[in-house]
Amino acid sequence: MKVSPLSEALGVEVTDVQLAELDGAALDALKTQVFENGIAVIRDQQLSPEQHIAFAKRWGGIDVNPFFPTNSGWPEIAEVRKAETQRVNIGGGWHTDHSYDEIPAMGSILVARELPPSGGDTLFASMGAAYDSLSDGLKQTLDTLRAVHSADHIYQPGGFYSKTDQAAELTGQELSTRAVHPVVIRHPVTGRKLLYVNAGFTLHFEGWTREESLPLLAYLYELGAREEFQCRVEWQPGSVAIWDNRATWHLAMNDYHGHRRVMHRITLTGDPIAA
Ligand SMILES: O=C(O)CCC(=O)C(=O)O
Ligand SMILES: [Fe+2]
Repeated sequence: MKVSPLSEALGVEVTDVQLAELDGAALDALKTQVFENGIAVIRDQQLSPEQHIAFAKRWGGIDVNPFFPTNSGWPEIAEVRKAETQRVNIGGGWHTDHSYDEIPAMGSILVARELPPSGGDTLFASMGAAYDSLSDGLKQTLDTLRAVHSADHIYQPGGFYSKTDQAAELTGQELSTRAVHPVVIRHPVTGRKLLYVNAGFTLHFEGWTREESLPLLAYLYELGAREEFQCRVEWQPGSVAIWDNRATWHLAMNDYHGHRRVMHRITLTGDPIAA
């Protein structure tokens, strides 16, 4: 297994390994890479859907996302796709998957199935680096706060996707989600402090109105999206990305109109998160 950094802030590229054949020690080493670096892209894989599912189960449970279509024929696999004719993609703004759940998903394993001829990269941002960059004063303030998260404004009727050409594909519009989490969490494995608010799903600080919360949230969203905290995954046929939702944000670039892109995602169940 060969490992090299994707950027200064986070991410590693892993080569010379087949995920379908990893022994226990190699899997532990890969988990450590993901927990310490936030995201790993593993190149040149031949992972069938069955092998994708079997590999995901070695990380813990599978968290079936109620909103994404599962047209691949495997209920554990969500299809993240954009057709030649569609204009809106899935995950096109900075977000953390499942922060609206009481126990948010630990991460995801995303397999490239059909890629556009160019573009369609995924950006990741380090919430450990973003937190570290704050002043002691703001760190102390954020350490005491909790925030309310929901996906209702994204997936419910009248929400973000309902007004887009992804509406017909998504499911679960009747569901309501809400969770309250500390604004700064500790990574359950590395112990690193992480900023845990995101533009996709965080509504407001607990006990604050949305109007009061927005200026500070907007500051944190701008901070977290600074290039110095990012890395970029350029997908190739056979690429698989594994990311840690507690430690990162991500954003799927929507720069390939007229071309089809299909990814297979398995979401991994998490542990309770805490300050
Ligand atoms: O399509 C991608 O690159 C990522 C989309 C996304 O946000 C996700 O799968 O969670
Ligand atoms: Fe996502």
